[in-house]
Parts: sequence; C-alpha cells; structure tokens
Amino acid sequence: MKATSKFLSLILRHKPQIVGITLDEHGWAEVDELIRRVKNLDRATLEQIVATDDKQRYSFSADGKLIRANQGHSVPVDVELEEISPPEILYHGTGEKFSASIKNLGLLKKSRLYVHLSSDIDTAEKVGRRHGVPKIFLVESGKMFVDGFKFFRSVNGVWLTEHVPAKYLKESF
Ligand code: HQG
Repeated sequence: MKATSKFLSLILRHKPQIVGITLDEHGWAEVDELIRRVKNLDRATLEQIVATDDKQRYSFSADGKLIRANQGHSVPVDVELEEISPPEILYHGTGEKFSASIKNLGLLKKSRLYVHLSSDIDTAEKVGRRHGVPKIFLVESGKMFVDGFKFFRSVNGVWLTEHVPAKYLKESF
C-alpha cells in the first residue's frame, strides 16, 4: 500500500507521462484511466489510499470520477489553493547541508511549484529528516504577509508560498 501510494505521488505530482496519462489544468486524472494504466491498481485500493494516507495527500472529485494530489506538484497545475493570511510564524524543515545556501538565498521552491511550510515544529522536523541531519528555520510569515507576499494552504494543511527571502528567516536549532 505504501509503495502504491508513493507511486501514485510520482504520477499525480511529477510524471503522469510514465504511465501514459495526462492531468488536466487542475491536476485531476481520470480514475478509470489510471486503473487501466497502472498494474494491480483497482478502485478499492485507490479508495483505501485516499482515505488512509498519513498526510491526506490525495482527493477524489465530488463525483468520484477524478483523483488528484492535494499539493506537492512539480508539473504546473492549478489545484485551486486557498489564499489566506498565515499565522505569525511558520516552520520549514530542511537538511543541515542546505543551511548556508538558504541563509544566503532564502527558501527557493526548487523543483516544486511552491516552498513548503509547516504550522508546527514536529512536522517540519520530519520533513527535514528526509534530507539527512535536520535543520529547522522559523519563517516570519506574518511579516511577509504584511509586506505583500501571498500564502496558500492546501486542503491537507500544508502552507505554501513562492519564495521566502532570507531576511524573514530565523534559525531554530
Ligand atoms: C531546499 C514532503 C539550498 C529545501 C514533505 C528542501 C513536504 C534549498 C529542498 C514536501 C534552498 C527541496 C516538500 C536554497 C530550499 N539552497 N537548498 N536556497 N531553498 N532548499 O522535497 O520542503 O511526503 O522539494 O529546504 O512533507 O523538503 O512528498 O521540498 O530541503 O511537505 O507528501 O531544497 O514533500 O511531502 O526538497 O518537501 P523538496 P521539501 P510528501
């Protein structure tokens, strides 16, 4: 199940072409087509993944005919993110090895459409561990918002923004 969920993430966020499907402008894939194209995938498995995924990464359309990733894309799709005012502070977990570059250039979105931020330190630390020894930055999101930066929150609670200049970053540990 975990492997299937990872594979789904690859298809629905980054490389739909590897199974010969396309996403529409809002990031939706047709469920029937996806099932036809991916070996050993059926509707019941998809429903279980959508319902139980630990980060609620995927959603079905209201009629159940389409599926998409809620965030995390590198392919340019508009998943109709909610633009809202952020809390005063958000967190970004990264690898210690990126720290010097981040302090210099700020947070860049790299291959994704947005920089990913978390509302709590624990989540940021988990994200950071994916990159080796973790490093947490505090992001002065309240100040950024006042200065005109846009913030979005995906339906699964991840905070997104296009760029965090270094002056809005504070080191945590
Ligand atoms: C780093 C996972 C050097 C950035 C997670 C990050 C998240 C810089 C890496 C979601 C930099 C990109 C996204 C700079 C940023 N110099 N490095 N100036 N600016 N970076 O994987 O945020 O499990 O694209 O700090 O939980 O780690 O996939 O982004 O370390 O929510 O659902 O460049 O992916 O969710 O790495 O993770 P990523 P991320 P899923």
